[in-house]
Amino acid sequence: MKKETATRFTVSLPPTLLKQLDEMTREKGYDNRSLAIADMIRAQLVEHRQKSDSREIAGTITLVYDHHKLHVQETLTDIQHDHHEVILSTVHVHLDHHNCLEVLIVRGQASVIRKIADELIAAKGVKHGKLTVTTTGKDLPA
Ligand code: NI
Repeated sequence: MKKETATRFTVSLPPTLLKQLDEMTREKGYDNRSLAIADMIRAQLVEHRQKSDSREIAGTITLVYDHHKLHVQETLTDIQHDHHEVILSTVHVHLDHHNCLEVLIVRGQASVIRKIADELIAAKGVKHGKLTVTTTGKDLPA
């Protein structure tokens, strides 16, 4: 992608809000306010775009479940096979004697990804699940 030049624009903020922004910028280790604000805007864009059902998103679905619970593993595997085209990779870790942690890396239409995540998280035996959405990176400038 061609390197973009930065555009300056003016934002008016209450002084205490600006002070808190600068504190956060420093605490998070940004070199300057502009870099911190650019990251905040990107985060909001990713958040906003995932609401549009047709957009392509990337993300992870994290699941914790007890593999001793009847049929949980089969159910999760069946759902994953039904959607193999959007599940790019799966990592399974045995946390202890009972509990498994599974992370699925996904990429596809926002509505499809959300549906798969809901189905997996709602499966009987899943103790906790979470979909984390990020960008495919294609239409988000650095
Ligand atoms: Ni396991």
